[in-house]
Amino acid sequence: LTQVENNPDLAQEVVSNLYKETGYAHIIGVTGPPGSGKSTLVNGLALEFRKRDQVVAIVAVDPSSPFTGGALLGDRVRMRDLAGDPGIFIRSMASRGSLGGLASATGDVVKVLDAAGFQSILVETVGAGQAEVDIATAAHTTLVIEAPGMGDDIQTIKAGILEIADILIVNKMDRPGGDRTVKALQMMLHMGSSVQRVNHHGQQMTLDESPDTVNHGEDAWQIPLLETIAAQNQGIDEVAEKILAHKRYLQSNGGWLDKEIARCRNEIDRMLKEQFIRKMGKAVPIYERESIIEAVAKREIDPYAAVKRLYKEAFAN
Ligand SMILES: Nc1nc2c(ncn2[C@@H]2O[C@H](COP(=O)(O)OP(=O)(O)OP(=O)(O)O)[C@@H](O)[C@H]2O)c(=O)[nH]1
Ligand SMILES: [Mg+2]
Repeated sequence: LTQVENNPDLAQEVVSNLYKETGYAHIIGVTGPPGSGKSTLVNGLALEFRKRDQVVAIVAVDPSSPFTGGALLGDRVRMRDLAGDPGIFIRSMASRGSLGGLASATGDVVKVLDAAGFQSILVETVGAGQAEVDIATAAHTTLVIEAPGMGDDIQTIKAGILEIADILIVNKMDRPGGDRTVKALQMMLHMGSSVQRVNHHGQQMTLDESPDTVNHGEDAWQIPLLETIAAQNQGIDEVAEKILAHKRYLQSNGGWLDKEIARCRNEIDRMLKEQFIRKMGKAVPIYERESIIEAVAKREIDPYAAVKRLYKEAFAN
């Protein structure tokens, strides 16, 4: 895993060799604002899956409070619940350790774990822009964790979470304001339900008809809103059950393949960009690239002309 993470060329070789053995794991993305309780919830979920006799892997991407070496005593205590269980594997990944891009490195690490036979792979990412969208596309089931006091009204709850969430969770329900956060999210879900999401060969499309004219169909997934107190292990069982229900839902209606197609499309697009940039980086010396960039800044050439030149040079040999 360390080599896959740090060496893009080796990662390519490894993934090519084991790709046929992948595709069995249920990949579960867990995202949300910093400190909302993602790691705590993921710990609890891992234990729930263990109770159901699964082998579980946890991948924490760029954690601000890493799984290992957490400063808080509570975190250490929870870690001890997992440590020593050979059915749970935990991996923390920091962005500095991945030359080929964090998203690619994460995808490759997940593939190795999938091939190794882990049935559930929980991937924690802090909710921030593109990383969030990447992980949602990389996962079969995406959990968005909110907590009270991080924006109790609808405007401050991050726009777009309904696009990526399969399951919404309000954690820290022991804190004041929990009910208000739940209400705000319920309202958001209600408004969102008038815009139906449909999957067409893995492409997310929306139908903008009013709810009355749209046949929602009994097989449309309703995003559940669950309440938890992860630190007291309350409500985790229900979250685990919903995750398994979502997996059964995907497997019963072709949604699993749709998710795979969407993931592969996103992954291949991203890899094409990364590979081109790496190839260009090898072909064009950095000082030359910088002088081209400077020329664009000084309006000596336009950005299209710059890209055309770099493209040509990258593929010159
Ligand atoms: N009161 C309360 N505290 C909680 C709950 N769940 C987690 N915490 C605490 O909140 C703090 C942050 O929890 P984490 O699980 O590290 O949150 P996170 O979202 O993984 O944080 P980052 O990875 O840093 O973004 C820790 O001190 C937890 O013990 C909860 O349900 N109630
Ligand atoms: Mg965390």
